[in-house]
Amino acid sequence: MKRRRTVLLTLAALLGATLTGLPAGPAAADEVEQLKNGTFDTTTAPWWTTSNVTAGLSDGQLCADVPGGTANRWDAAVGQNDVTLVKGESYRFAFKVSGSPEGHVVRAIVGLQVSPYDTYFEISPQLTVSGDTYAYTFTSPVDTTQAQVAFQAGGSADAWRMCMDDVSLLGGVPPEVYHPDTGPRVRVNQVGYLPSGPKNATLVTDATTRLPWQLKNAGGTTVAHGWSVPRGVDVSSGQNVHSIDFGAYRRPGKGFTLVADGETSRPFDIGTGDYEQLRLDSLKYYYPQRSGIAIRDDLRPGYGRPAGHVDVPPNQGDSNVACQPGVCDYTLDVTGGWYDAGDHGKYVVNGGIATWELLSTYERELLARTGESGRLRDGTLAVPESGNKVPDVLDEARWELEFLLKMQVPDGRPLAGMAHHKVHDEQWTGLPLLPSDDPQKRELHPPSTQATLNLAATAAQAARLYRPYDRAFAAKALSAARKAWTAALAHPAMYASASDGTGGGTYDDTNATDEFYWAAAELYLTTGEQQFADYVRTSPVNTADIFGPLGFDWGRTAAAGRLDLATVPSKLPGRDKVRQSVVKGADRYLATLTSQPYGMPYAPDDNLYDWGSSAQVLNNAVVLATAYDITGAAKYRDAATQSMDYILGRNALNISYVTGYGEVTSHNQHSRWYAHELDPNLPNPPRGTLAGGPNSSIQDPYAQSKLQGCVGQFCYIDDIQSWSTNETAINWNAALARMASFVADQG
Ligand code: 9MR
Repeated sequence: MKRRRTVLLTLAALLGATLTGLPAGPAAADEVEQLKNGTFDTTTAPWWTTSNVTAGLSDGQLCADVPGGTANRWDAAVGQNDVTLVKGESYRFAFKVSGSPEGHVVRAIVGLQVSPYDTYFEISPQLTVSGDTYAYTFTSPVDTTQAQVAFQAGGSADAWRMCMDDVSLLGGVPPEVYHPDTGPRVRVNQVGYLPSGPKNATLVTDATTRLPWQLKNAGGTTVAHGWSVPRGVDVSSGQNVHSIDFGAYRRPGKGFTLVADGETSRPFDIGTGDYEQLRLDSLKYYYPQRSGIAIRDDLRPGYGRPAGHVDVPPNQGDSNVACQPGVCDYTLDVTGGWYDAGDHGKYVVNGGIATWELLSTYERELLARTGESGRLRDGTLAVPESGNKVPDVLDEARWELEFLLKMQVPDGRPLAGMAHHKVHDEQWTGLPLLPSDDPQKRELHPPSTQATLNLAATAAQAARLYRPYDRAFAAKALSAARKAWTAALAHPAMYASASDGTGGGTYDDTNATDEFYWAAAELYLTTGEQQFADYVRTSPVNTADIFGPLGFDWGRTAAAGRLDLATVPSKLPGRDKVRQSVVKGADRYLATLTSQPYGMPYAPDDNLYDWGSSAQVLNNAVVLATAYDITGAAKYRDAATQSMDYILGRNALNISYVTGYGEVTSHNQHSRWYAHELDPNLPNPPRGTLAGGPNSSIQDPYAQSKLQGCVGQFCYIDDIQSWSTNETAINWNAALARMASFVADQG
């Protein structure tokens, strides 16, 4: 079909530039078509097909007969190679496509035609028989002459026919200006406020003087009113805002709204029930992250799937995994554990902090004044082990602990006692991809000091917590922890390489002093032995100022040791000082929260939101919560509780970062198997899944194409392609579980 495309688009681009008030892009005048023969007027050349697809001309379109019975999208495809892309240039990718019978999915990509087959843009529409026109703008993250445009149509059980026309990749277009839909300007915790807890909201407005507000119940009756407090321009969002405090109202109920400046907030509850549920859902997240076991649909309706990375083809399996070439000459059974995130990798460092935070969620219930361990008892999480008389959270954490133990180098091998840093695919895989469909070779990566100390710390912590339920496992864990500790002392600076990032994340870190401190702390708390007390007390980390703006995380683990030394009973000399240091850290986060018009304990330097900022906000809140557990002072409890407001909707985007909790929530997190956005037959992430959240560095091309120049809180997009702002991860959900559990306990 012939078109007048170029002229029309240039006009649209110029109009767009004027309407948005932005300068026209430098290349606006010369938009250039990058594809050859996207109109199929007389031939299908130079388009190729995989050998199982037959394509030909039909009514001026390319029509392809796609076989049934292939596994992956890319197993049956039509494409064009040798396309040139220029780094930083924006492209408009447009096509018309139909599919018969109705409802098949095609994955349209622009990516690299050679290994490692990076994808720069992808979209997977579900096709109609009559066909639709699709158009997207993205920005190329690379310079290449080896890009490919492909329509991947495999993965269907039955055969079908796909027809396409007017395929275009137009270079030199202005980058798309993305305007998130942020809904009403009154920003609240869309889930709920505790009846006796703080109740705060943020109003986005041009007004510079105070405005009246009304709290309305579900029937629309005003039940409280007051005045907003102008806060000026908020650095984290760039917005002029007011704050609203309606904490004096304490009556429980559902469906409240807050009205101010002519806007009505999204509805919310006043009550405790939502947090009881969130405590469980955030923990139930882990079972369908498990590797090496089939996920039962009766336990997680809609989430059942075959076991991943057991040795069933096309999986190459995790039961006999060799190292990367030259790294070791043995194989290990490293089945089990949790998949780290949206990828199929398993990493000891991130597994370590995630396991610690789940175990600490449980341990707090045993120790804190508002804790109640029965809340996490056997039978609470609907896991396969429910009914075994062991608290379900311990069953879940054990699934990962057993994997961490398997990552330890066996006796008699070089570096015995050290832990391999990670196991993952040799090459990155595309999306969607069920764990059981991953065809890649798995590889063990070299041991690292940090992985070894993550193992030492969590296995030592496990030894004290599992002892009442399984003495043999507790003893096994403690002996592995001791062995790891000794090995780490002998190899104190074996760091994972920052360039070992093909097929999986690097989790590189060149400072192990915090991991040494954390492991020594856990070993001391479990054994009471002098050697570990001495290590803790002479470590500079014991008195260092560790409660910085970005808080603690997989690479900054000193706080894990410090918080446990402050709360788990011991005879550590100087323990009071350790406790005071946590309270001092909490004072800093309290000051941050008070200064933030959106009320979160997070204000990164230069307003640079970090990768996984949602979890960093929550971990800073954990320090506040721990200060409450230490002192009993209400200001820390209230600040910790208030931190949840930001996560659940009181933010610049008016979104709850927890799937299923709030009116508008993240639900397209980057995941190879919760890939509903790419394949309607797959589910969204389960309720209670936390999104990584705003990340100023926007490392993924999709975020780069939408969010260039974003301010702090705006550096987020709920799209499956945005792996740097919208992934799910085991360490992040652990922070959510820890805080949800704390808040539930305050009811
Ligand atoms: O959470 C990690 C973040 O702190 C790092 O900056 C980033 C880049 O190394 O990696 C993040 O972790 C990802 C890991 O490397 C691979 N699995 C998914 C993790 C979450 O995005």
